[in-house]
Amino acid sequence: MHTNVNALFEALWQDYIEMTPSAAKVHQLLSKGDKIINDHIALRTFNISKVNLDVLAAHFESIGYVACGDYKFEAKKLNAKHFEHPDSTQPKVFISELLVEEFSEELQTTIKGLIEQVDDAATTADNFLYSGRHWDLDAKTYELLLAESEYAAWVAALGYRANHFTVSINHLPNFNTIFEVNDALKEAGFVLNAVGGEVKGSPEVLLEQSSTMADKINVSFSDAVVEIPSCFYEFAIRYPKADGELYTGFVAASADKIFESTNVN
Ligand code: OOG
Ligand code: NI
Repeated sequence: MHTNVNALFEALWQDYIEMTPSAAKVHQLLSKGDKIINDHIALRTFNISKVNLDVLAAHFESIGYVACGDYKFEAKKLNAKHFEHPDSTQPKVFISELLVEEFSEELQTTIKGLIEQVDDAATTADNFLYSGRHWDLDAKTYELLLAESEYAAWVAALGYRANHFTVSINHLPNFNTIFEVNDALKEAGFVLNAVGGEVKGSPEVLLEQSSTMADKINVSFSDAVVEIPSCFYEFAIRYPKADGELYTGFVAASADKIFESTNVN
């Protein structure tokens, strides 16, 4: 496991920009050369004990992160938690896990077969959170998973890595609202996730979010190379609570729609 927060996020970022060719362009468009503060990143996994949410979380807990909120997504059959670092300038972390036992026998057998191929020692290695796929997968199996769960197919194809970074709009000197950010992105030709509207949340729930639709990249399966959705970029603006401090949690109704940024269509 990493012992240094900055080194871990730098490694996650390098992997992320390789998976997300548009990220560097978005970064440039919004930062205009200034430093970007990340609101949060997110990771996905299956709830099988070898690789579950707690296994991913341990990598963050060992460098000081603390679990702060629990979220449930009944329709997508997911649980999630978010983690915060005592240094509030460090990104928050949102980790979700698929409730494998709630799916078909076929999906369960497939996913268990993938996870059996993961070496136990790999899950505590420094690089686990950006180590990608640890199993063989053919294109037909990817398609079968996709028919049941976009999330299952995404994790099966791409494995362990940040599925998005999130720009903190509060810290962008050149933008004041999420609408200004979205307009700049659309003008530059980026496609936003429009599920439930481009802006998820509101000042009333103390968090507004938007995201690009994931880039599509060529992924090598055991029998073919297929172009599939990889990772996306998110934008978030937070509002103060009654005590004057910015809200630091997530909003399940909004998160439910952000998950769809990696949908195939
Ligand atoms: C996480 C989706 C939720 C947020 O900010 O609400 C999320 C995911 O797509 O894995 O990132
Ligand atoms: Ni997010």
